[in-house]
Amino acid sequence: MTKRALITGITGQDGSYLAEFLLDEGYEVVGMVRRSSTVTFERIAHLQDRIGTVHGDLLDQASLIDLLRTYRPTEVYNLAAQSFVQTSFGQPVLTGEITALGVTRLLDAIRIVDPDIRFYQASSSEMFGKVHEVPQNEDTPFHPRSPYGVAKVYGHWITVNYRESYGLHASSGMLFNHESPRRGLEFVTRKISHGAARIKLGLDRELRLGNLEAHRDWGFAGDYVKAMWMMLQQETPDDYVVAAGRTHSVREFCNVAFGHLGLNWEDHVVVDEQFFRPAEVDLLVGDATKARTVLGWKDSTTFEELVVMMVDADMDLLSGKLRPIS
Ligand code: NAP
Ligand code: F7E
Repeated sequence: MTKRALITGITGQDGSYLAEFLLDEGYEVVGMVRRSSTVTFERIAHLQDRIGTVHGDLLDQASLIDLLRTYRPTEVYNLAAQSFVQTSFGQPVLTGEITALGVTRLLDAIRIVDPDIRFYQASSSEMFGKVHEVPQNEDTPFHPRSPYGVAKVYGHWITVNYRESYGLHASSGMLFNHESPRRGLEFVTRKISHGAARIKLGLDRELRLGNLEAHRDWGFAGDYVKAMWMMLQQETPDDYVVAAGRTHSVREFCNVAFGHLGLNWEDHVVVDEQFFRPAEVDLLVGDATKARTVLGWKDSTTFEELVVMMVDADMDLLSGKLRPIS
């Protein structure tokens, strides 16, 4: 039987890595993209002759039903979301429509068109928020700290609900922060790697950041998308934490990134109140024992390797040594 995967959010960081991985596994890959006035295919440009794209939007139920009927995927990976926490404070309703209700629209489309489709929901460590225990695992209570985190809790529970109500093979991956050279420029890791490279090349003098004390469990996105696929290969759907199991502060990230370029981060980083959040998630560190033992998932990248990979890629990008995405 042809293995055909539909990826929502294929133009995003994870979508591009997952598409590469599934193509290597022999899948036909179709990506759902939304209409925009400019092309947003930068991350998948190198895959364009190997994947299909179809227009649709998590805000538009009919488009989801239509594309499932047309493409008949065997697996659906729901990676689309308004995924930036800071934006969710300014646009809480839009975030809820896409990141929360969008999951129901897609699950219901699956229930109507083909309940045998296997479904992956991109849940988040932001659901743990103001953490009730350290480290966080599948049983840790949720306490989200942003409209984004709240929307993800809804997305998680509606996934569990469709599994329990309709018997769908629906799994939720509670992924901790994962980064790469393809990370959006607004997220702190890429902001630092790009900012440090600009300073090294004389394009900027300072980098303005918010809370340097926040701690995150950062891993490499290329490793994390494999866990998504592994969840859908299990006989039984379930929920898994996926994390590196180590935590570092934003300050430490700056130290390694600037240090790699022979710079002292304290000479360049300026703390700016505009990047602080109304409520912060202070400390995240995940316990991925279940994913490691049940799925056999493992990661391959240390914190230092991740930072250096991102800084080197931004140096190449900014100095004109454009490399094809790999
Ligand atoms: P990302 O780079 O921000 O990509 C988000 C994707 O969603 C983009 O392709 C975007 O399309 C699409 N999208 C946004 N609104 C949409 C809508 N209304 N209809 C259809 N598509 C829409 O995010 P990411 O880092 O790859 O993360 C992938 C998923 O994992 C997201 O759900 C995120 O919340 C979740 N997650 C991420 C992390 C992490 O550390 N990266 C951790 C846990 C969970 P455009 O290109 O058109 O904007
Ligand atoms: O912030 C602090 C900020 O925006 C990380 C998304 O993929 O991961 C991501 O959410 C930390 C926060 O990611 C700046 O306050 C300091 O404590 O890179 P971020 P995030 O909020 O952790 C989770 C798992 C997801 O699910 C999300 O989709 O860094 N911070 N100064 C800053 N953050 C930003 N963006 N910009 C700063 O200047």
